[in-house]
Amino acid sequence: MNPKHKEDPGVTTAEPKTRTKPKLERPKLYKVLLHNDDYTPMEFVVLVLVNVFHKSESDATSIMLHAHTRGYAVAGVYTFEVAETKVAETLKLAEQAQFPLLCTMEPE
Ligand code: TYC
Repeated sequence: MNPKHKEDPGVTTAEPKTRTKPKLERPKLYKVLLHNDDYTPMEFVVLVLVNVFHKSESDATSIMLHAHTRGYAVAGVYTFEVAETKVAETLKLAEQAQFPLLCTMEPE
């Protein structure tokens, strides 16, 4: 076939068969919640927030007071495995200290 023919440019480019949308999906995030109870000392909750959740003393105190007055507070928002680890670390510290502090996670 003559490549200069009107309907035959002689050069073809391969088009992808399926459209490839760049995939940069955000990871699903999880809130880690600290629940209020009547027995865990406020100082212990602050200690957990500082040491497990890397909060400043001042932020830790605010979060603890929020849980104390409202029933629960968000200690932080993380990817699944990080959230799971923080819940486990918190529950372990509470168990070791024999306080009933409850820590859970839920999808954001
Ligand atoms: N309510 C507890 C007390 O008065 C303190 C506390 C705060 C416990 C927050 C748990 O998530 C909590 N000692």
